[in-house]
Amino acid sequence: MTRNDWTTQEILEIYNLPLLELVYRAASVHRTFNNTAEVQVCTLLSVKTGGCSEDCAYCPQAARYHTDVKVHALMQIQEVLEYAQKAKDAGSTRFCMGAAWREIRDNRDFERVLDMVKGVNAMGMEVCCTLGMLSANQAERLAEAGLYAYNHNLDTSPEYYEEIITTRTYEERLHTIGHVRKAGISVCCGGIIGLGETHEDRIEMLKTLATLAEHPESVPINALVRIKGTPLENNPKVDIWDMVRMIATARILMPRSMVRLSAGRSEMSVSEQAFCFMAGANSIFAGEKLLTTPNPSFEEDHQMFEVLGLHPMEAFSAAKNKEVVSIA
Ligand code: SAM
Ligand code: DTB
Ligand code: SF4
Repeated sequence: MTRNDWTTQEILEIYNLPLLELVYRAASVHRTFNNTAEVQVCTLLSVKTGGCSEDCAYCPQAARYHTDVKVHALMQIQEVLEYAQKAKDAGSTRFCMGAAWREIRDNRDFERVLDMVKGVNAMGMEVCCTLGMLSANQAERLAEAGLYAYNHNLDTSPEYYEEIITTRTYEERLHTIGHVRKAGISVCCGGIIGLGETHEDRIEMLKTLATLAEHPESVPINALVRIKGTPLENNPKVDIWDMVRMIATARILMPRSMVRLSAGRSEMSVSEQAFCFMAGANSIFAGEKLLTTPNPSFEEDHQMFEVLGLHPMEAFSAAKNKEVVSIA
């Protein structure tokens, strides 16, 4: 039913279809595999902000670039749980905690994050983290604490990667994703467009994702948020039709995955976002902020859902749907 043997040529042909034909095909796949009225609402919180040692050229949190981000040490558990409760009250069913770390270290900060995971899990939300690279053992400890999903992006193609990040390799990223998968944690893995990559790079990134032994359960597609002080600050704004093309192609290649319309929404109109949902996006990040940059408010998103006839997906329903399909 889902394929893991996509070739570059096949993906190229899909990606280059006339736009409306591509959207029509993606929408048809989406209707066959998913409930198109449901959108997963995932709230992000930056629990440790800025001061990161890495050189990711897009990132406001890299210590080496002079951006407006204020460094903040790891938050206290109680404060994080209060944010999670607020997100839950606003209809969010997944809570994702992000840390500007190169990798997880086995120290007291990690112990505190494990307690945060336990606390959010006890509230009945899907808990997600994005904490940089991790080892097999750290993935197991997160799983034991009740972590539902882990976000670690490929960001771009293997070929273009070195133009964007030099302080860790593509291979290392794939290892982290492997550890997450092996620990039984749901994999959230996608990338960014607007980094200066070619269409071929986008296709190669999608190919890497769609030919993993198991597709990531969720695939965030981010439009670059251009940050003053980073090397990519003057890149051109991502064209909405490029975003639609990426989402539609991801939907066709990975029909059961949650395709997430991620960074960049605050620069998109409701009509533009509607096109992305039509093309198969079924997940968003909610809340006033992504990690450090603006995002539409809960209220604006609520209104958009009303207009488009969408509603937030219940917690753990993606896993339930998968079970139903596999029993059938
Ligand atoms: N430090 C961890 C890591 O790199 O895995 C976790 C946090 S990091 C900010 C998570 C992801 O956010 C990155 O992999 C990248 O895909 C995305 N991201 C960061 N800055 C962005 C930007 N300016 N525009 C779009 N996406 C961005
Ligand atoms: C993902 O793919 N996008 C989110 C999340 N995973 C962690 C992050 C987007 C960050 C955008 C820039 C910022 O707000 O700092
Ligand atoms: Fe650090 Fe993650 Fe930003 Fe890279 S993307 S600089 S690892 S916080």
